[in-house]
Amino acid sequence: MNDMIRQVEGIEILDSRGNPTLMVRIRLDDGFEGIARVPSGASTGAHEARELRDGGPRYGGKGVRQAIRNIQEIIAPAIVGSSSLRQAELDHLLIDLDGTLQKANLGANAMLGVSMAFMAASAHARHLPLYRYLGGIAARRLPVPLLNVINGGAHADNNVDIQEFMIVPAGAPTFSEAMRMASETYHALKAQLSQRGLRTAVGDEGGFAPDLGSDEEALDVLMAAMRVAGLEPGEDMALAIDVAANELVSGSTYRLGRKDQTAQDLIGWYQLLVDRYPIVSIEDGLAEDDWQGWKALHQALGQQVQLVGDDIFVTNPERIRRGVAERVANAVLIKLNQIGTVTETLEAIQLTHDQGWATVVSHRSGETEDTTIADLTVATNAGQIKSGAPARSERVSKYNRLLMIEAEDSGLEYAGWEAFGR
Ligand code: 2PG
Ligand code: MG
Repeated sequence: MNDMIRQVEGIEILDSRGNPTLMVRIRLDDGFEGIARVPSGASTGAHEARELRDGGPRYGGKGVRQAIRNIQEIIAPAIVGSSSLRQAELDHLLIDLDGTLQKANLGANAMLGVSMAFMAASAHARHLPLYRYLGGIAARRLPVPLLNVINGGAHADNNVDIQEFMIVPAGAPTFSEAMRMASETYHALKAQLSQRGLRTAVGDEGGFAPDLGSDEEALDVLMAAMRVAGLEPGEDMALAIDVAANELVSGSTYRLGRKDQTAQDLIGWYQLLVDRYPIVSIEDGLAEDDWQGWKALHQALGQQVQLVGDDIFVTNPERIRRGVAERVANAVLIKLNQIGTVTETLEAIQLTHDQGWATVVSHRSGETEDTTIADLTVATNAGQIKSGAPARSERVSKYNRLLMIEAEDSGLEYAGWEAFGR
C-alpha cells in the first residue's frame, strides 16, 4: 500500500518557550490526515541539520514563514499527486530537493515537518497506532524514562553548570510505576529544595532551577529526595546527567565550577561522581569535536557507565560510524530534528543497535504537544526516552502517550535495567 498526497500545509505555531515553530498537516487522497509539530533546541550542535529562521524584526528573527513558503512552493509541487510514495521515497525526494549536507536550503524544520506528518498520515490510512505502523510486530519494549528534574546550563537562569540532572526509575516493574516513582521523587525534591531555602521555579524542561553551591549539591539533594520518596538509590532509581559540555568550552579548555579544566580533569571528576553516586549515564561529557577527549573518556569509564553522544553524533549515521570506528562512546542520543527526516533517524537507530550500543530518544528544550517521539521509542525498541520533568504539558504529553500505549497494549514490556545492560 502506497499513499498519494492530496495536500500539504505549513502553519506557524508557538513552542513551549513562546517561539514560533512549524506545524505541518498532510492530507492523503483517501482523506486520511497526519499532523506534526517540529521541536527546537537551545544547546544545538554545530553539525546539526539547519533550522530555517526568517531573521528580521518579526518574532525576534525566529519566524518560520520562509520554511512555510518552501513547503508550499517547492516541496508541495514535488510531492502532491505523486502516485506511489513510501516514507523512504518521500524522505529521499526531500533530501534531493534540498541538495545540501545540512539541509540549509529547504530547512530541516520544513523537511522534518513534512516527513513526520506523512508518517502520521500513513499510519492513519492503515488504521494503526503510529508505534505499530512503524515497528510492526517487532515493537515490544516500553522505554525507561530519563526525567530531567534539575535544570542548569543553557536551559536555566541559575549558576549550575551541568545542563540536566535526571532521575532514572529503571527498577520499576512497569512504565506506569516508573512514572509514579518519578512524580513522587519530583515532589519530594521540591520539598527538599524549599526546606533548604532554595528556589522551586522551573526551567525550560520542567525541572527545578535553583542556585546551588556546586553540581555535587544537586546530586546530594536528589539522593535525599529519592530516599524521602521511599526509593533505594541505585536499585529502584538511578541518576543520569547531561553535561552539554559544548556549552562550557572556552578555547581549548572547559569552564566548569568557575575554573578552566582540561578534558582529562573532567574525566577524573566524572570518575569521582560515578564512584560516589548511582549515575548510570553521562551525556555529552565532552564537546562535539573533542574526539580525542571522548576516546579517553570511553577508555576510562566505558565499562562502568553509559556514555551518550548528543552534539558529537547529532543523530547523523556518518558521525555515528566514525564514533564506532574510534570507540568514543557506547550510546547515541536520537533527535529527529538534528538530522531532519524520519528515514535517516531510523537508520541512525538501526546502526546504533547493530553495534550493541544503546539509544536514548530525546525531546528538544523547545517543545510542543507533539508525541511522535513516544511512538518512535516503542517502535524501535529504543529502551530509553528523555522528555524532561514529569511536569509541564509539552514534557508530560510524551510520557502520557506512553502511559496510553502501555494501557492499550499488554504485549509490551518495560525495558527496566536491561536497557542499561544489567
Ligand atoms: C539536549 C537537549 C534536550 P536542546 O542537550 O540533550 O534536553 O537540549 O534541545 O536545548 O539541545
Ligand atoms: Mg544533550
